[in-house]
Order: sequence, then C-alpha cells, then structure tokens
Amino acid sequence: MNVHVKHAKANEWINQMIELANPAKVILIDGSETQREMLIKEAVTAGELHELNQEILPGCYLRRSDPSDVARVENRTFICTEEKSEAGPTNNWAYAPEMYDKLHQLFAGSMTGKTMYIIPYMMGPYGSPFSKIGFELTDSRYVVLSMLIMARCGQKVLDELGEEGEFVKGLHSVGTLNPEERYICHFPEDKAIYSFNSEYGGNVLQGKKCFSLRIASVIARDEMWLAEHMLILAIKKPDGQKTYVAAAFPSACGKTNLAMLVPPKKFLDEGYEVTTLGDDIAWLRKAPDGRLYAINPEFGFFGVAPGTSAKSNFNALESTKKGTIFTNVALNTDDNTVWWESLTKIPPENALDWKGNPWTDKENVKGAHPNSRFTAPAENCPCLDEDFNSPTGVPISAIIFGGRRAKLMPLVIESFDWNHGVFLGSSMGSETTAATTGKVGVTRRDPMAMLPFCGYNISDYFSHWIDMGEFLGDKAPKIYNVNWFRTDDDGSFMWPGFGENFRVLKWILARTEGEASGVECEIGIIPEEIDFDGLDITPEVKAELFEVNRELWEAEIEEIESFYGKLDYVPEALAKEFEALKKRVRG
Ligand code: OXD
Ligand code: MN
Repeated sequence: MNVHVKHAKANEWINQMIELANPAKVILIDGSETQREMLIKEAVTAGELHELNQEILPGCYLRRSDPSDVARVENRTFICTEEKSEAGPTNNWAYAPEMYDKLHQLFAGSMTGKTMYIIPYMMGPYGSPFSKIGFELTDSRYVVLSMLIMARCGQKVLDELGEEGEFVKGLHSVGTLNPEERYICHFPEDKAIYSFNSEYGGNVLQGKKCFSLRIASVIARDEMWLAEHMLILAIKKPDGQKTYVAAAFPSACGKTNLAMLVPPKKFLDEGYEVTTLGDDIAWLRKAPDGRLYAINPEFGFFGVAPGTSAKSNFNALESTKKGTIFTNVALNTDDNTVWWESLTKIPPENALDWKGNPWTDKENVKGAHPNSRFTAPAENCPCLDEDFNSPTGVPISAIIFGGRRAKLMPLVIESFDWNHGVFLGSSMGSETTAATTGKVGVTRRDPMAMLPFCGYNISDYFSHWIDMGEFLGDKAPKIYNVNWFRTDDDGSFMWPGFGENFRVLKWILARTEGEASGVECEIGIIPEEIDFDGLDITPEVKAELFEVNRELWEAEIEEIESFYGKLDYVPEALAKEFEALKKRVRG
C-alpha cells in the first residue's frame, strides 16, 4: 500500500505510518462532495451512522459512540517532550522517546484489514498568514466526516501546502477503545499528535484541541502570537461600526451561547447586532497596523447539545438543521429526528436513549448523554460574521475572561492595565457543576481557560502573555473579567444571563471607545453605570452584583497563593500584581 502527495517530507512520513499501521487500503481525502457522499453511504451501511429524517434534517446523521468514550480524557492526555520542565506541573508529561516506543507498539498493525484515510486539513482560512496545515491519518470514517465539518480539508489544502510547506503530523486509530490504554499524545518538539483507543471528538478531531490549542500554543510562543480557548464575536452599533471581542471561559460556562448571543429586543430595535466568528478557539496575532487580530481556525461548531434550545441559543440550534452529525443524543422514533434535555419542555413520546435503548424511564434515565454533541458547519449559523473566512482576521478591542463564581466575582470588571488583566486570567477559577466531573461547587483554577489545553509550561505561558503586552504596547486590547453566575442566599442566579449579557458587552464596548465611566475598586474597575433599562431587577440586586466581599477575597488570595505555589515559577510581573491585590484588599 502506498500513497503519493507532492510534498516529499509529508510523503515520506505518510508512507512510514502506512507501513506501521498496515491498513488494507488507503484513501486520500480530497474534499470533494462525491467522496464525502460515498463515505456517508458506507458509514450508514456499516451501521456507524444512523440516517435521520432527511426532510426535516437534510444531510444530518446520528452517531452512538461507545458508552466508555464520551468525553475528553485529561488523565490520558500527554505532553511528550525531552524535559519534564517543558510540559510543566499542569500537564501529564511523558518522556518523548519512551512514549514514541509505546505508541509505535500500539499502532503496529492497528489498521490491519481496515482503511486508512489521509486527511489534509487546514486550521484557518485559505490564503491567510494565520493558517496552519496538518495531516490526520485515521481509520475512522466518523472522524473523517466530522473533520470535513470542523476543518477545511482536501486538495485545496494540499495546494496551499505545496512542496515545502510546514505541517503537523497526526495519527489516529480507534484501536479497541480500551480506556486503560487510551492515549492522546502531543509531541510539540516534532509537531506531532497521536491518538489511540478513542473516537470522541475532543480527543481525536486532531485539528481542534490537539492542534489548535496544545501544539499551536507552542508554535505561538515561538512565533510571538497567541493560540487561545476563546470565542470571537462582533458587536455592530446602530451606526454600522463593528467592534470585535474575544472571550475565554472554562467548559460549561455558556461560551457557545455568548458567541451566538441575540441581544434583547430593545437593543435590536435600536439597531445593535451581534455576529459570530467562532465559539471555541482564537488565534491572535499582531498585524502590520500594530493591533491584535484574530481568526477562528475552525470551520464548524462542536457544541454540547443538552441545554441548547430555540430560547437559550436560537442560532446554535439553527446551525444544526442541516449537514450535522449528532453524537449520543436521543432519537425521536416518531419522526426520526433528534432530542436532548431542554430542547423542548416535553420529551418525545417514543424515543431511543443515547445508548440506543428504548427510552421508557424518563424520570431517572437521561435521553441524551450530558456531553452529547452536534458537529455543525459554521456556515449554517444565521449570525455568522461576514469576515468568518477573512484571511486577515478581525481587530480585537477587548479580551474577556470569565468563570462560574457564586459569590466572589462581580458581573464585570475591567483590569487596570494589560498586566493586571493577565493576572486576572492567570488566577481565574470556575466552580464545578454537576455537568463536569468531580465534586460539585469546588473552585478549579483554570488560567485563561487553558489548563487542559496549554501545550507547555504554564509559567512560560504566563510570561508569554506578559511579553505579548509589551509587544502590542498601547495598542493592546483592554482586558475584562465577567461572571454571569452570581447567586443570592437561596442559591438562585441573580443575573438573567443569555441575551441580557449584551448589556455587559455594551458597557465593555463603550469603555473601549472611552465613552463610559468606571470606578476603581480593590480588584479592578467596575461600571459606574450599566444599561439595566427594561430589566426587572431591584437596586439591591444591582448593587450586590458588583459587591466585593473582602473576606471572600482574603480566602481567594489564599487559593491563588496555593495555586501559584504549585507552579515552577511566577513571572515577576504577575507576582507584583498579586502583591498589589493583597495590599488593596487588606489596605
Ligand atoms: C470543548 C471543551 O469541548 O472545552 O470545547 O471541553
Ligand atoms: Mn472548548
């Protein structure tokens, strides 16, 4: 078996991998519609995909995964380098030569009797200085069909690669799905990714977390840019002027909802509009005009289905109405469509649960897995920004960090300056919910929402952020922290969230234009006034949303101390910020 691409180095490596995995057949993914349709047909015939009602959901399919393979596996995700200090204390580290030996044993003959698909893919728009190319060699048709949604793939990518271009190597095999021997491995020094024994998107759609965050963060450090776990959105003012914002939130904080937010009617009537560039990842670079520009390297949305409804996220739901692969949702057998918790108030009468069993005990059994997903083409999104494919990207005026903090963080604060903003990002935390694994209500430190995604030592990553501030100088975006999840004494959310979050964006927008005032407090700048017009909340609640409780901040300082204490080092600029915070809180 043998394949030929024009790029000599890529060709050599691909053929080595073919020899190693020993597939019966090799298919190069060319990005054509004919080939995609053939693969869908084969997948349906093989029982890998279930064809949904093509009148209601044209081009849509349902996939049921192995029940043991439904989420990212952080404990089986490795950064493999020569030195442990490269990976740092927040990553699982493996000595690269040893891990290569292990993987080469696992992959030897792993595709015997199967087909290897060679996917040339590009993260980022065609013809863009931001974009990067990879190959994923996989034995899964589901992965191929998902990658065709999530990334730009095929001959056009090979054309961009040419004979000398750089590329990231990627090998994936479904193996036996044995969770004990599951490996999601990154070799930043060789720009290589190996995933074995999983077929879950976050583990094996290598363009996403593996390349666009873990490997790209290392490339970004070396090339002086940022690869971040951020959505990108645009706010259009009634006069037509657009401002772009990037925002990082840990998983389960409503990132996709914010990315596709529909402003309250009052603001729509005034002529405001929000458009979406991305819901998960941003690559940000200094452009010739000195400002920070961003692209979304992805081509689709890999969103959590439960909780998505016409009310919570109309645009996300619309995005799933054609050409979408649903994974681990319930099947409505009355009309052969899909269902998940909160899609509608009343579940379908006749349905199969995500495992494919008749769904009878609706009280105690979930119809859809809590991490069930839709893999939907971005171009379906009704509010997709017109610059989604722009090779130059969009200029970012504000960076927002956020998390779930029941009592601590105000609705919004602006950082005093770039370094203080980096401090806010570096120390940010989010309280766990039932949807994430582990204990409920525990604060997990998740700096810049990158804890599971930073491909190198987190201390160096913080230093890199500080350096980026210097590099951007006075053209650096302003940095904010938001918290939609503040609760009252009964544990109820005080802020309505969803579309109403637009009010916070509007204040941020005004700040970036120097048109709104703020008040300095211990932890940052809070709004003097925010547009609450038409919102039914009491003055007490309004005040409480911005309250800074010194006792809680004292406890937070201790937690940050303990988190910083686990790092290899704290960059001087951040240590200074931390000292300044302590003084302000205690002063
Ligand atoms: C995701 C995640 O799937 O962050 O995007 O977990
Ligand atoms: Mn994510």
